[in-house]
Amino acid sequence: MFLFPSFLLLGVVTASYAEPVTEGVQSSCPVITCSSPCLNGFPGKDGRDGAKGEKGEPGQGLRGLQGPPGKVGPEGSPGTPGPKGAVGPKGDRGERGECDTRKIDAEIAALQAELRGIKRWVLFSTSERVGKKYFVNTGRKTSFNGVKALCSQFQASVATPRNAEENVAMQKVAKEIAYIGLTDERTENQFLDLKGNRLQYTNWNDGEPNNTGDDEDCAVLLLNSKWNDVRCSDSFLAVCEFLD
Ligand SMILES: [Ca+2]
Ligand SMILES: [Ca+2]
Repeated sequence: MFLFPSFLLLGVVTASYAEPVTEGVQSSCPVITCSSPCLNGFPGKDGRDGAKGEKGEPGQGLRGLQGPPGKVGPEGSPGTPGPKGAVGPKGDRGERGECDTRKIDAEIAALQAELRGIKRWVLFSTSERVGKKYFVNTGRKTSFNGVKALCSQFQASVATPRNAEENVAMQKVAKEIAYIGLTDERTENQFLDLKGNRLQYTNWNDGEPNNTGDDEDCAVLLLNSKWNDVRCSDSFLAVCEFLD
């Protein structure tokens, strides 16, 4: 059944090659006049690559899944410093270290010991001591308010004898009329000490306190060691007392 087409093709080829070659036209079978068909030559060499074609349209298929993240890139250079921030709230007060506390306590103790030594030396050389109380003559004469202020400057009180021994000691220091820390300014003829306490010991002179001129609300130690009420505005010696 397939012999006919083959035979027909062979006849066509034979007829084409049966014509003489007379016009110098190049042919794949020059000068061959035989009636036998030509054999095909070997394939030529591959030609050069053609010009790159234009990018094709995106495919119509489904898009693939996203691949895993790539490797971390190298660290970048530091950026420029940002603007200065606002001042924050004040922090809690810190606790003092144990070492600092001990050092400060030791320094305080040393200063206190030194101060006691100086105080004793001053009192010993200028005062009379009775028990734990020292009487000191300031050498100043002033009003009763002036005496209170003067003694307060030295963390002392106005001299106030609480018994006969202290009264004698104060007299030894004063050697002249001196104020005592008593007053009846609040209630006439009711003398109290400067803390408002009633007196357990008194040594009034005869006829005293007499509140002369209705204006004697303070008291002094006389040269005879007795007491007299006087006007608070009068000037008398200031004697102070310290407690050890
Ligand atoms: Ca009085
Ligand atoms: Ca008097």
